[in-house]
Amino acid sequence: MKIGVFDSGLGGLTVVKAIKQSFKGADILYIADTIFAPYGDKSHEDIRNRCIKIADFLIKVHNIQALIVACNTATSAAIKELRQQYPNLIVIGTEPGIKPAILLTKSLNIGVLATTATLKGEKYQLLVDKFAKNIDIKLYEQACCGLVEQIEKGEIDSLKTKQMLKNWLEPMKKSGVDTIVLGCTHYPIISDVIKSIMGDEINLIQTGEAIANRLNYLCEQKGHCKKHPLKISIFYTGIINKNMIKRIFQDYNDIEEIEVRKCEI
Ligand code: DGN
Repeated sequence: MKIGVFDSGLGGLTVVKAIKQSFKGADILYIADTIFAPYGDKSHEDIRNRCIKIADFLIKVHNIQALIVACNTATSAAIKELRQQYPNLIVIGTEPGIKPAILLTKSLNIGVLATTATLKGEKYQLLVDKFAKNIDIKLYEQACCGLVEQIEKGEIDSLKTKQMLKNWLEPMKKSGVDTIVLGCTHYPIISDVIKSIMGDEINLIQTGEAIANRLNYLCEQKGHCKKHPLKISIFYTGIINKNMIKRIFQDYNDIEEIEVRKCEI
């Protein structure tokens, strides 16, 4: 089986990592669309057109059976059209984990970190209306402008990145936030920095595991074979920081199984 996964850059690899942990028996083709990055401040229409181009490449050139939009921003802009365009394909999107955060918070104060496009999107509003309306929960939403770029550069614990995070997180800490939704797939890469500001006890909600479970479920339903070991190929469209790929997969000693190369889309 072949699974296509994409994001504007390295962030979706946090989802690939979760799939690698639980899903045996597929080849993963990952597109880091760095030439078009960041998606966060582009219009929904531009993001949607780009997503369709990437999906076409994965379907027509690589014959994938499942597509994972490992990007909250792209999901918010394009998931509906992708599902309409490819009705026979398994299409899974990524959305901020508001529901698990509500189940976990004790203080009833939840922080949501995401890109501007995700927070402004209709999909996010629907999610909030569905799970957080008419209950005693306060959401502290923060658009983290520039954070994806810092992560792409590999500036995980630089002074600038820490300062940006402090400016956003310290007010949340003062307001008693005990749970933070990582509403962008890049942000799990900086979990340790977030914990260093909020304290180790902070609950961080990411979505990789939920996506891997959904993929397992849908593949079983469709009877897709799960026999051969998982292989990962990472294609990038612009430039990529290869040290960051090693850092994201650092717990694995089989990193050499991951092929990294440039492609044009
Ligand atoms: N990883 C993307 C997301 O989850 O929204 C980042 C989008 C971007 O390029 N800013």
